[in-house]
Amino acid sequence: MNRETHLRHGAATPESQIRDDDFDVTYEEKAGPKPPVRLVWRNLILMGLLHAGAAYGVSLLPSASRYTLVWSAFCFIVSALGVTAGAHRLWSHRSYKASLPLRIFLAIANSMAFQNDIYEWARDHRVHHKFSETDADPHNASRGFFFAHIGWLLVRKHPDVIEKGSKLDLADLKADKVVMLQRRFYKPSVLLMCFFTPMFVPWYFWGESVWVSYFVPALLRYTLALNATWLVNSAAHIWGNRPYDSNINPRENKFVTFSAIGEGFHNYHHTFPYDYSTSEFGWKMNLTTCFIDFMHFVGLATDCRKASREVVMARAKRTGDGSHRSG
Ligand code: ST9
Ligand code: ZN
Ligand code: ZN
Repeated sequence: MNRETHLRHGAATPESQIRDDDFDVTYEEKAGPKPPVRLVWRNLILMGLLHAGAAYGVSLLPSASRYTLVWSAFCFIVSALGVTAGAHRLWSHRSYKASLPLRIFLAIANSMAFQNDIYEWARDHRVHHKFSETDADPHNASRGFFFAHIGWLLVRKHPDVIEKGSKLDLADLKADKVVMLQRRFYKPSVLLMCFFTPMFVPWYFWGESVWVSYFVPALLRYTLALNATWLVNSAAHIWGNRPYDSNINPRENKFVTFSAIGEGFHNYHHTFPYDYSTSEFGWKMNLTTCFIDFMHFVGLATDCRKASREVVMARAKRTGDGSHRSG
């Protein structure tokens, strides 16, 4: 695949060009019957309880103070950035470089999102790009909306996910001390960042009840951020236009773009996975790109890689579905 890019804010270095997020056309699913689906009851029960708790959190919204609502939105955005700017654009795709303070912030924000540690998230995500919509894709959308959304977290993985995933080059993740430290202290960091801090702040600083503080900024915010993320795997692999490559399933989906702070330009993203902005439209509906650009402005992010306009236009013309608009 053509990796012709230009760097928006710096010079390219070969080691930053990971290739394990490119689609592998040589992989073929094994013939014969599929392995049986094995439910993981623990996850089923925990996810059921989490969503019941979140629904109860919705019923508490009218009794929450305005400060608590603003705090919940703030926690949503911080945890979302830990996934979008952190686990996704930085660590899975190496689409830009981040200084140590920024990586520390993103790792802490990532623990607030509680979506598996960065190492595991990036490994599963690289295998998703490389083997999209096949047995080796952890959230294979050809198994339907429910499987791609949440079902994949409720069953044992297809053996091909593990087989193919174990062949990926993850040396860059292993060499990143921040990633490995977050992995080592993942459980306590999640307890602190995903549950304790969101709950403690409203109770301590403006006297919100512990009950509301637990169910709204902690449980409800966490559940909404999870579902916003999962929509990228489900809705954005099923509904929307394919302006850049009509041969693949990922789509441009405005609702997902909005709820996942800029991650719904998914046809673009699977076509140009190295682009730090995951879109050709800059800040438009893309809070994550605003954040990375600001980090670049203050000197904490460098080497933001961008697909050149010529490459994007040529690709849209060659493989797009004809819906490409350049504005
Ligand atoms: C969550 C993750 O929600 C969400 C990720 C979403 C990704 C979205 C991407 C979209 C683009 C970006 C958009 C961002 C938008 C953000 C917007 C924010 C508003 N390769 O896993 P096990 C090995 S998490 C190589 O137990 P099972 C593994 O190392 C939610 N190896 O598999 C282990 O080896 P060893 C909270 C692999 O038993 C062994 O296999 N968390 C790979 O099949 C067994 O691993 C949960 O709900 C691989 N790819 O269980 C828990 N995978 O034994 C989720 C595995 O040697 N997880 N291995 O250590 C689980 O409980 C389990 O993983 C399971 C599968 C039940 C799902
Ligand atoms: Zn990606
Ligand atoms: Zn995808």
